[in-house]
Order: sequence, then C-alpha cells, then structure tokens
Amino acid sequence: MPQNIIRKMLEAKLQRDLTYSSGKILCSMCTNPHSFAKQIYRKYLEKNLGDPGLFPASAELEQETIHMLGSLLSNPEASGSIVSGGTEANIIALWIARNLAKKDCGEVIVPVSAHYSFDKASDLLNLKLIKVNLNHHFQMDVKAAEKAITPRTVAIVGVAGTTGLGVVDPMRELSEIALAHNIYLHVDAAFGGFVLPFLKELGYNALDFDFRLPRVCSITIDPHKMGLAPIPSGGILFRNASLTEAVSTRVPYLAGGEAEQSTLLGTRSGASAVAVWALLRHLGRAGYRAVVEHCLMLTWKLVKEIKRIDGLDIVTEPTLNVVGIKSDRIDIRLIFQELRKRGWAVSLFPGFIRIVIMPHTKPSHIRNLLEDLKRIL
Ligand code: 0PR
Repeated sequence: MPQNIIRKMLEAKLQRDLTYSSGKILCSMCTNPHSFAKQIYRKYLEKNLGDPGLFPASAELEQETIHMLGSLLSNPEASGSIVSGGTEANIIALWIARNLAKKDCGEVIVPVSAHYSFDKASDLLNLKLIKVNLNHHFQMDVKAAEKAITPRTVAIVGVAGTTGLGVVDPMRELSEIALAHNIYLHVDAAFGGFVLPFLKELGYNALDFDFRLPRVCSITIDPHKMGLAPIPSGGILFRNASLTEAVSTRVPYLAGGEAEQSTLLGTRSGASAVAVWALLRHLGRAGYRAVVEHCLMLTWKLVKEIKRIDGLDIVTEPTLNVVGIKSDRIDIRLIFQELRKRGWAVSLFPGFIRIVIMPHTKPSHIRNLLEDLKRIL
C-alpha cells in the first residue's frame, strides 16, 4: 500500500485516542514529551543498549544519565539502568533483593498503596507480597511493617509518591527498621522522583526519601512520567554497582567481547537513554523546578476550590501533584460516571476520584473541571 494511504488510514483510526492538549486527561502520570527530547529520540532510534560493544558511546551516555539522576537523588555515584518503565524497574529491584537474600519462600513487605507492578513482580519472582495497612495520613504504617518482618523477608518497599494519592511513606523510619533487621529497602519514586527533590526549594513540605537515607538500596524514578521524556523511559538506580551482580547475566558472544546485562530486557532503547541525557542537560534543576512549580500551583488551586464546593472534599492534603476527591453526600462512582459522560478522563479509586495535575494541565482545564463538578452536584 502507498505510504500516504496508510498515513491517512492511521490518522482516521487514531482519531479516537484522547490528547493531552484537549485538557480532558486528568488521570495520567504521563504527559506530552518535551519537544527537544522528541527530536533527540527520533534521531537515535537504532541505538541498542543490549549490545554495548556496538554502541559503546550510547552505553556511556546511559551511565552519565544514571549519574545525573543519582545526583538528583543525593548519590552521584549511583549505578543502574534506563529501563522500559516503573514496572521493569520494580521487577529488577525485587529480583536483586530476592537473589541477595537467598531465601526460600521469600516475602516482600509493601504498603497496600503500592503500585500493581509489585503484584506482577511477586508473581514472576515467586515472592509473597505482605501488604501492610496505612496510617491516617495514608502512609505505610511503620509499626505494622516492622511486625510483618519474618525470617523469610527479602525486602521492604516504600513508595515516594503513591499512585492513588501521591503520598510519601515514612522512608526515614523504614530505613531505620530495614537497617536494624538487615533487610533490602527499595523506594518506588517512579512518579515522585522528579517532584520531591524540588519541594523544599518551592516552599512546600518535603520528606526524605532518597539515598540520603542509609538503608535505601535502590530507587525507581521514571523519566517518562514527571521527567517529560518519551515513552519508554524508566530508571532503576542502585546505591552501588555491586548490587546488580546478583542478577547479572554474562553474554559472551557480543561484538565488543563479553558483556554483563542486569536488565530484564535484552535489546533495549538507546534512544530513551540519549533523550533523557539531553533533556536533563537542557532543563537542568531550574527547568524541572519550574515544571513542578506549575503543577503544584494548579494542584493547590484545585484543592482550594474543591473545599469550597458543598458536598465535595479532598481525601488528604496533597504532597505531590495528585489530588483525591471524595464526597460525603453522593456516591463518588456516580460523580465519576457523570464526569465521564462529559468527556473527562479521571481515575476511580475505592472511595475517591484521582486527579493528576501534569505539565500539560492548564488553569482553564481545572476551571472547566470545577464547573462540571458543580453542575453534576
Ligand atoms: N510505581 C508507581 C508509583 C506508579 O505510579 C507506576 C505507574 C509504576 C510504578 C509503574 O510504572 P510504568 O507504568 O511505567 O510501568 N503509575 C501510573 C498509574 O498506574 C501509570 C499510568 C500512566 C497509568 C499513565 C495511566 C496513564 O494514562 O496510574
């Protein structure tokens, strides 16, 4: 078939997809990739980090990217990989924890608020997830986490920016108990990793969550969420390089000689790593701080207005750019259905609607949402 016909077909077929610019997507933790990152990504599509002998310079850029992300997370010496996303990052972290612990019937302690990627990881790795309840701030209950420790525990996971409410677990306390019991501690900052480092500078409350805490062994941080990078771009960072030896696979026959792989994927996108490298250099801390400032300004505007609407309330004061909306008057599922009828893409969690305010969100989008919410009520 001629290319122009196929292009037309695709345009017609893809029309049903929502767009971030429509202002209707308030449920996504992804956004329009930055235009510079898109240009760089397109230019280097053939780069394959699975064969570093062919692409040694790309492999070096990947490591520089990891060091830059490490600096953001208080450890420029961190090692790790640019991976396909938060799911792969979390799987690799638990894979390492499991292999290091060398325990049969291993268990992993996570908060009930942990992302479903941990369910996938535990199934794949034959680990049992021990799900711990939350305290009244919707954070992992540290006492319950400590009580859940058994001789079979291979890891504790804390979330720095939960999927539902953007809550940060008490990582300092988790670091203390993981240290005391000599257990691997993984932090899932897939969403929060590009937000939390800027909160203090912007005058918001910030909790410690990164490598500053002595027992944090690994951190998931996703450039394809608040990092504005093209999909797929996930990040898995380790306190030191020796940790990855627990899962490294020797590949003896590659062009550059023997190579070690410690990612789940073999052939993997070098364009992702190069694009993240370029974007980190281009935006720098100041650029990302401005992105976070925009999102948080809108988040708090939304919170203020929601509180004013009779019958609606927020679930908890937000830490990040995620807001839970609840109602004591109307079943929240009905409000959700009405919003959907009006074209809004929002997420329904048990008992609340989740709104994620991303870089593509504009003040007018929030105003329109608030107007519709008032009408629905
Ligand atoms: N960890 C946390 C804390 C997450 O929130 C997510 C994804 C992951 C890990 C997994 O990351 P990947 O999806 O990159 O593997 N959280 C979003 C969510 O479930 C993912 C998402 C993004 C969903 C955009 C929908 C969407 O339109 O809400």
